[in-house]
Amino acid sequence: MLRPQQNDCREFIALDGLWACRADRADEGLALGWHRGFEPEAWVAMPGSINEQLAERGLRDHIGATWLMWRGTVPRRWAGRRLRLHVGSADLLADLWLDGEPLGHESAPFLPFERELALQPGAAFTLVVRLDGRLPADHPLPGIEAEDYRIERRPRDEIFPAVRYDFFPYLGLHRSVSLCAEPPAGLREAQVRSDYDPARRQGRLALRVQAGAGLQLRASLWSAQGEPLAQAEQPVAADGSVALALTVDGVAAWSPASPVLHKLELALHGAEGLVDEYRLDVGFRRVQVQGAQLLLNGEPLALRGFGMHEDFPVLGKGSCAALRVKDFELLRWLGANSLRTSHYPYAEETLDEADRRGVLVISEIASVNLDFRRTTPATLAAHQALVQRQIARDGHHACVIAWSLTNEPGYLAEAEYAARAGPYFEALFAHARAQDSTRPLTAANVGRNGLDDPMFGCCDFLSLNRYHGWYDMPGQLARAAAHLADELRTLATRFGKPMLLTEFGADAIPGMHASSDQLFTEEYQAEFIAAYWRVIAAEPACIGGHVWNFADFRTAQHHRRVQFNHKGVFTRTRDPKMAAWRLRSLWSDV
Ligand code: GCB
Repeated sequence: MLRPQQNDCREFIALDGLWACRADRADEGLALGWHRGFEPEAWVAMPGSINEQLAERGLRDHIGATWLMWRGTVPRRWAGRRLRLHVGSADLLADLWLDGEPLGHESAPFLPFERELALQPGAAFTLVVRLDGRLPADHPLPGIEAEDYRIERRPRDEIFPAVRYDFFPYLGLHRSVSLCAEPPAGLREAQVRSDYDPARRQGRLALRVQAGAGLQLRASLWSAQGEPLAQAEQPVAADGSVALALTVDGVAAWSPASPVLHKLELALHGAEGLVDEYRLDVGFRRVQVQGAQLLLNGEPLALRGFGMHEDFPVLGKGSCAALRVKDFELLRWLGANSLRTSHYPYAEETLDEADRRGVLVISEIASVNLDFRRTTPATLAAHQALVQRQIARDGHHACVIAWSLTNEPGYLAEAEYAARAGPYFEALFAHARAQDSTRPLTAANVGRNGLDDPMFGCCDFLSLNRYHGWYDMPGQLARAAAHLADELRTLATRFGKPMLLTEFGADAIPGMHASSDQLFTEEYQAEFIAAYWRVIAAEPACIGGHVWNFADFRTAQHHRRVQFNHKGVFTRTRDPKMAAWRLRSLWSDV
């Protein structure tokens, strides 16, 4: 699937703006025919989250069915074009109808999907989307119902809305929806993998493209300054596929210090001339694991950064260009060089920004807290499909240095983990490697299953989420740091792989202070992070750390959360806490 693009051959209209909205509190919309159109209860701005904009209508905690509708007209000039609907993401689950006819169901949160539309030029149309946040319990991002807390022998129905994971389950079209007009026999898919050979200063691109059979594909590479670097041509085979390779000698590599991007132009020609074109930015770099090191272009990497969330007041998870620029500027201000897209794929524009700025990204699949009492063969199949779709969407980005396939599976330490997790991860990791052999794979471990987690064997580097000094050993930093150092040493000896501390952090309520080690104070958060950073720096197999979290973020209601998870080093509105200043000085000398 290609992201919408505006050029000589392609056009699109973004359906951004006000959508008619109606919450389906009694789950009766379908029976009442809302899929053909409905009386709005309110209007909501998309991209955005319904729960933020319509909180005062009682929808703050509503994750049940919610209907959205857009009425539009197809431009007459689009006669003879392929009409395509591209949805950046419809979260968490979505059903769609066009003029009352079903366009299918989507269950891949935070990933784009497309539908070919049979619409006449000049025709008015009604697009209806029914969103639902109630994920099934066997989804890779598992849902939960309040009743399950009892089955899990938790003391009470304790989280509202009921979720398994620690971020708010916002409902919304969080990224743009686009109506696209494209050449009928044009480009459908372009998979790009880049490589860089540091010894020969040689860049290589491998392309796999889908397009109209019998046409001629020409791939041209240009420097940012417009100098031609390489070109290759190949006819599209009868099955619509074509593979091409480009090699450039003496080319500048992509790295955080020098994020050089080149312009890749795909042009499709027929007897009548140009049929379609598509452009992508690409960078040449090689990511490798060697012993206990992670190498970029042959040089060891030290990662400094954050686990983040897409979350902001009013916007919820709605994509916002201004917020994106601000966040990258704050990363720069701190001296951070990397981030993990915890716990789902972020908007594609975030990866564009990271490509341009040389920020290294660990791209995480939307899978959190897999419970191996609930996983079924369908869970694995759906998980593999998420992996495939995310790699297909993001595989061309220079900034993506690794895929994280899941976050904290088995966090309830369920007995079934030991028996089922091994085969599950072997199949999952093998599937990911078949999609992309150029990047290391990892998954975030929470340590509930001891230091012999079957996941470790599959990971190219270990990702560790640790909260000693917070969830255990609260207020005892020296003890916590010593424990962490021992744990890291044991893992380094046992597995001989690089290790990244993908999460560590403490909640700080902005403005709360103390003169001794007290949870929730800004001082404790700053000291906690500094203590962990000393352990990270002292452990040779540790390739760095990602503080949890970049900014405070909304969670479901729970007695452990004061509206937000306050582990941000910035407030939710991006004011620095003491910890941000501390990190800035820790990271300023590198
Ligand atoms: C974790 C999770 C993350 C939570 C964090 C916390 O281990 O991966 O989603 O938000 O802990 O603050 O509890």
